[in-house]
Amino acid sequence: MNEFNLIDPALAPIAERVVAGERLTRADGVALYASHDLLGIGQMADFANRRLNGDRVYFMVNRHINPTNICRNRCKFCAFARSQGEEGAYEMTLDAVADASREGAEDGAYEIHIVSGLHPDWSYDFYVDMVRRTREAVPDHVIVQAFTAVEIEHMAIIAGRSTSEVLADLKAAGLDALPGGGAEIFSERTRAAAWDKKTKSDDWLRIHGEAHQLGIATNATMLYGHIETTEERVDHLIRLREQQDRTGGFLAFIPLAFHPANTEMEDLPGTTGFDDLRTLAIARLMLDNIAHIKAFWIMLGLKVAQISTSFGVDDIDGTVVEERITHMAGASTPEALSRDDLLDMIRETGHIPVERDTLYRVVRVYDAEPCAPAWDAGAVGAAPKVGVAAEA
Ligand code: V47
Repeated sequence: MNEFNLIDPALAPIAERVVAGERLTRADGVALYASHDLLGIGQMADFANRRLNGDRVYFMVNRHINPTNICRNRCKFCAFARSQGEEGAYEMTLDAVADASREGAEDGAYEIHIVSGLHPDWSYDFYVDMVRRTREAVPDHVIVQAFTAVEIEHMAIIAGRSTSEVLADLKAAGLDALPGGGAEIFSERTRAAAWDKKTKSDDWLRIHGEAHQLGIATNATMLYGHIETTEERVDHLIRLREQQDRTGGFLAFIPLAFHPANTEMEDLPGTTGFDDLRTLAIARLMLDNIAHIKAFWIMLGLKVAQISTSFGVDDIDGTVVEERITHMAGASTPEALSRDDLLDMIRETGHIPVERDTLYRVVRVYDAEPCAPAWDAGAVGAAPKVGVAAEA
């Protein structure tokens, strides 16, 4: 029948499609979420992942910078945002952002990752200068990955320009990639309930498509474990898959586990280990055209992130160094890990640790390499349809 030890017979037809390399349907995604056979789902996701990435698990040395938490949106799920003058509000100068970037590069970072609140007083030129100053502060090989689609839309509004023009200006100033934040869940119902001022789903997807057309690689996220249904999660994955079919520039998908503390939704319980692992695995199975599934250890915890490498995950993100968004919402993880910490985590699982940059260009393969991956993410636009190209 198939090579998996399935407890839930409802998974058998899905398993056959996974082995055949066929695209899973919305009904398959819903059925996966309805199943309690976590190990069965995990085995299928591990199979799908090994077909794409072999025995490799990627990590990177990176530096996150959150230049301000002052934000005019104040979404209900966010513990990070403050209003001007409120206790705990902060804003960095361009000098401070450039210094942090320089320090990150001196510590070996291959990525400077910048995400902020929507500051009501920052000008368009300030944002463009932030990219320029960051670019100037780091060597050429360091990738500047900055601003979610929500920030890009905000800049377009304050500049009276189109989002595509904003992306072109930022690219000219030195922007290489966009992070995947701000997507939340592509459901109007949840948006109206918890982030009504934020970028609409169609616009988030359009902005990422525009970035891809300009040769700016991007990531994609999904904030899960709050008021969304599992059907809404599956719809989110399918909309990302459709966008990837159109423009092909998503490098990685990162499910973000909701942290309720200090938010307006703090009566919610947060996610469980079961939900985290099945969500990562189902993402691997549904997103046949996005090469990498990333476990962001900051939000998942180190233990779940490590185990997830047997559940379809091929990337455990990076050293990070400074993280405020999740820690202000109650994360108990450290803010930083060393390269050796990440290497130890990966080695213990029997995978090959591969240090990468944002674009999945290999910096260094550690240890032996018994199994070559079917595909390495290349330039945006050149990304093959990985679900089709893969071989067992
Ligand atoms: O956009 C906000 C989310 C995102 C909470 O692209 C929360 O490589 C959980 O996007 N609980 C920012 N999540 C982080 C992000 C990210 C992280 C790591 C890697 C990449 C990448 C992107 O964090 C926000 C929002 O969706 N968020 N509040 C919260 N209470």
